[in-house]
Amino acid sequence: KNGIQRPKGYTVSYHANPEMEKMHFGPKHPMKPWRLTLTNKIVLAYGMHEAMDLYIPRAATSQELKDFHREDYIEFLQRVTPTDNTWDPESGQYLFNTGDDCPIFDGLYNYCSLYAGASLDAARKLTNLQSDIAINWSGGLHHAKKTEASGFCYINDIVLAILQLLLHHPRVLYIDIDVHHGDGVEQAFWSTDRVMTLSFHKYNRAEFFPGTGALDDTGPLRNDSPGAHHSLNVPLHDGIEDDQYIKLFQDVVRPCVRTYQPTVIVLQCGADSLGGDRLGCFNVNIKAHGACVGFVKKFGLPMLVLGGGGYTARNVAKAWAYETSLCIGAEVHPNLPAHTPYLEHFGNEKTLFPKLDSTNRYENKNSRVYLESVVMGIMEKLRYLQG
Ligand code: VJV
Ligand code: CA
Ligand code: ZN
Repeated sequence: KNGIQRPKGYTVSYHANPEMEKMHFGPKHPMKPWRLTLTNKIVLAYGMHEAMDLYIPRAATSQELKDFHREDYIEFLQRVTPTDNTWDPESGQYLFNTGDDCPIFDGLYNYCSLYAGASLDAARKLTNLQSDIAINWSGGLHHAKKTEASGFCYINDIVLAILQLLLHHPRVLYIDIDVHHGDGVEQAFWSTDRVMTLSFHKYNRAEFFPGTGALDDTGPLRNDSPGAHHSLNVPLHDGIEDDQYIKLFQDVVRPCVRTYQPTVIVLQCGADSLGGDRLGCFNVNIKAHGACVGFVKKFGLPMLVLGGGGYTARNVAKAWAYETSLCIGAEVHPNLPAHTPYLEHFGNEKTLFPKLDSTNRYENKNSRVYLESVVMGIMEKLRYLQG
């Protein structure tokens, strides 16, 4: 009925299991799986589903989760309930780093295996060539470690998806535009040259989670390890603006692709890098966030598109719906369709591209000279990879 057509010459798949959207981390916890419902409502209201292959993926099996995570940790997630006493008197901590950031809630294991299952499903659609761009907005949970939860993340669906891609691809480029450092993915692939990880994030070792991801952070590696120079970090300060962010992203990603020559790209689209986010501190608008997705798409490589953080739900939903439209190459009207359900949640903002109001702006602490020095630092690392 409206003009959203299937893209010509390539296939986009959308992987979403509505069962996980009902989960609750607990009152006042910033992570709201319900933002995915809001995203899907906008995607459907525009008619974008007509242009994609839609899948309701099955949950990942415990065996699949153990391809990265340690058995005892998975078994803990499988059996633990909110009423268990998970306090370990010996270490004086909750088991496997659960607690305030990573609470034990009802349906936790179901939630984890569903978002991981969706990322695995998306990766498999890429490897069996049924899809060229595969989208899972419920994934992108980049902090989870082999043996513990971290920063709202329990299972690292990104690592699992990349392991799947590595069965068919020689080189995977992972790009992470969540406002937080993609430490779990970086760590998992520290020792290999078959994955290059590149994270853009707010960096402040003492004050901003997780405190890693400085420009010269190379992990525990020796310079002669195969993985050396394959974890790249773009540390940023508060308040970065649209034009700066877009230029920086392009100036960094372009030489990474040229030098590393990946055969597939995984893009984590954490929406907490948007201005006005409850946890974020940048001034990036939805169009600029989307411009990163559009830029990566132009390389024409198979692409796995994932969600991540994002704590002001109405903005998250608009950004990911807009980025879905970019993936299918559809022009969408800048106003939400009148029949969009939950329109009341968008307040007076019926536009897909709300203006960041001045009360939500952070003072920009990123000078031109600073950003140039970051690009130089990245270029220096890339020189090690040439011949
Ligand atoms: O900064 C931290 C760690 C603390 C200890 C735990 N307290 C609760 C907070 C400070 C040092 N954690 C960060 C984790 C951010 C995770 C981001 C995840 C992603 O976007 O990168 C990928 C999905 C943090 N920042 C803010 C909070 N935690 C926070 C947690 C809460 C909360 C308010 C803020 C947990 C429960 C409740 N309120 C009720
Ligand atoms: Ca990041
Ligand atoms: Zn984040």
